[in-house]
Amino acid sequence: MRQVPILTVTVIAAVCGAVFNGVAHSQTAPAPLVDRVEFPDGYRSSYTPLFTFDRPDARQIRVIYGNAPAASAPEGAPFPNNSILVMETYRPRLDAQNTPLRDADGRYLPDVLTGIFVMRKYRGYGAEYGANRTGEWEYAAYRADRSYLTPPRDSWTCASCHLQAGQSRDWVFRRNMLAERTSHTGAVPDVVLQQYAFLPSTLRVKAGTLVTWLNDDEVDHRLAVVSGPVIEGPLQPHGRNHRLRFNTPGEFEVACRIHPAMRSRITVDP
Ligand SMILES: [Cu+2]
Repeated sequence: MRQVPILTVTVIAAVCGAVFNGVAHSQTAPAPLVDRVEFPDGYRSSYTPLFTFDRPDARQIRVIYGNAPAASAPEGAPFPNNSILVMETYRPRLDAQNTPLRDADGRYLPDVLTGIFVMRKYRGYGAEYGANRTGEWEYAAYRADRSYLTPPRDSWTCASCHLQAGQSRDWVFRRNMLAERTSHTGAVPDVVLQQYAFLPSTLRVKAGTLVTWLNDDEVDHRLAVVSGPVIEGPLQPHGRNHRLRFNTPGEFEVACRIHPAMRSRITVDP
């Protein structure tokens, strides 16, 4: 797990998800008026870091922590009572073109902590969201100085976004939380495997680049450099990653050992 340094905070409008972006600010919906979520004191030392992933669309790094009950939830099972999930959002360092800079692992570099989004599940919570209710979760977002980014009265925006995760996932976007048990790295993929194809099928990188493949198919693929090594074992579906660093300049064909028609080319420049 990459360590994220403690950084200063700036006041910017951080948003939790796509839905909030599209909602007019004047629009309101029912929400709790009292903060029963509470700022998660000491979460960095006492919670379990669950996952870090980069979001190119929002130009954010997101770091997820869970308290002991949340971290103990088996994959796919509902979260236990008094689960607390914390999502830190960081603005990444940007280059002159406003493109996120990347470290040697291809990951964004945290610059500024922009928000601390908290969701807490407790018996009886959530009813005040009305039609936006997501089980027994309530939400709030804070800045590092504990002031509100999203106060309880506005936290229906969080609930309405988490509605998309659905009851079967206990209203939590959990695909990105598979990291500890699987090979989902949270890196932005360079190549996506979809419908038994490499997308894109040609890629040009500089020597030393760590290339990330993400399997968005329904089945296993098995990646191999033709006349070269198999890239780890089977690459399982539904968002798992494999990564390989290309240090030697040249032309490489990457294929699937299970589906011979799946072929791609990677050009490595010096
Ligand atoms: Cu395949």
